[in-house]
Amino acid sequence: MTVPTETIAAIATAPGEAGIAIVRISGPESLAIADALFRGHGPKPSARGARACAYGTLASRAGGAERTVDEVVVLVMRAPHSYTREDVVELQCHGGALAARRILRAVLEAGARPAEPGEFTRRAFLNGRLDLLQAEAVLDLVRARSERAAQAAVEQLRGRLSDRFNGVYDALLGAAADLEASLDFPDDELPPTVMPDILARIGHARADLTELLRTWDEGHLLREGALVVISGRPNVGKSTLLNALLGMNRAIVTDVPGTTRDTIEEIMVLDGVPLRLVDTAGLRDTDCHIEREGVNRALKYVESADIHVRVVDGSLPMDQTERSQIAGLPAERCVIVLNKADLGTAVRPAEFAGRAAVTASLLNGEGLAAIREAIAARLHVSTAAPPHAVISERHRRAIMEAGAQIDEGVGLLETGDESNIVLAAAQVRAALETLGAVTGRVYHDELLNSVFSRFCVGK
Ligand SMILES: Nc1nc2c(ncn2[C@@H]2O[C@H](COP(=O)(O)OP(=O)(O)OP(=O)(O)O)[C@@H](O)[C@H]2O)c(=O)[nH]1
Ligand SMILES: [Mg+2]
Repeated sequence: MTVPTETIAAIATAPGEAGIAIVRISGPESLAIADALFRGHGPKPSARGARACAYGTLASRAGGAERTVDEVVVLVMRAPHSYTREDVVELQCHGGALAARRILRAVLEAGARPAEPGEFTRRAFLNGRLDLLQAEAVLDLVRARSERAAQAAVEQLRGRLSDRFNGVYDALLGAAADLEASLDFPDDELPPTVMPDILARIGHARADLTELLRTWDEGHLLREGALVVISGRPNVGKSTLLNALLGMNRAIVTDVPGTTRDTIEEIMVLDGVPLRLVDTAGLRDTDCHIEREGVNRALKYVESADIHVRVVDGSLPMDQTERSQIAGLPAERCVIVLNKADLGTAVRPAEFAGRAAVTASLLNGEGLAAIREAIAARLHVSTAAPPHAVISERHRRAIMEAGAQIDEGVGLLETGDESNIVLAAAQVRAALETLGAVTGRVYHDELLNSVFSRFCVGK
């Protein structure tokens, strides 16, 4: 694959009102474009040093007469000391809706083409500055919604996850090479220690992969956020709980059962873990088709919840239907809130053996801290330990596939039949191919497209 040589440009900052905005240019023509557009004292941008910075204005000659587009600060970063390892010019201009767009237009008229989503990072990858795991970490960092998620992304960006994958890859590569070399020995002359040694090394690599799989739970929580669904009968205080957890009056609270009809989803952070907190319509049979749709939506969310928060009016005796509904929720991922304790306590936490049950009076904010703690405890993230590099869904699938290929290979070797060695080696090679696609040692356009299309333009 040839490394692209077109010069690309994009606005690198978010749209909207802001102090400054940045237009980024990368590629062989970057400096020539900067020279053509920049007006300032002293040498042209291309005649300045490796990491130069200059103040001036940016001119456009579109439509004939030259006019000033904006004041700018030009940053010059010469290959290979730049994000993409190409010549990069960044133009800092005033923020706001238009300044950066006008500058980008002038840059495109001067010969650059608009960058595609993630194209700068894609070039950083193709030019060997980042591996694919690190490139993905850039996106995780941009998207991080909590301190802990950001820290995990930084660990990955610094290569922690790459090191672990590379360790497994190298071990398997050595084993595959030795397997293939063993084929050169004449029958019966293979030293007896060779095969057990190879099997042991493959076994270690396999165990490392299993270990990595365990980081998926936390990775999933940090990247996507844990889906925490508040459910229960009408009027028990679900919306009151949502508002209390968010610390704002997000949902309408009234004493009319059936107040909440649609699902209400908000993001919040609990102990460094992002949560998608969802308030739902009260669960009951109803003739109103609008409310029925709300109940259906509620049930859909309940199905896919990571954590269930089931709110109950604890001042009234609980009927059998509600008891059996609660019994149907997974104990280790469920928090029961016995609300309205100010009106009486007909239901007690002790009745829910093996489950987290909290008595609360949410009207007064009582029990809120205990509810937070109970939710956090069920996220299974040790917030005391710093986040380690955690795998994503793409990595998980590759590990499962590589694991199956390795198991297949090991199974063949364990038959002790020498005619199976070739097949076993092929399986280990296949596993290498699968793992290589995780770090990007092995890649194809489709893989890169699927990774980088998730990025924003300008990154
Ligand atoms: N006494 C008392 N009333 C409460 C408490 N928590 C909530 N309420 C009241 O109960 C009523 C229903 O509260 P909501 O939060 O709207 O209940 P909900 O479960 O969202 O109800 P639906 O949306 O209709 O399903 C409101 O009048 C609240 O003020 C509490 O701890 N004690
Ligand atoms: Mg409600």
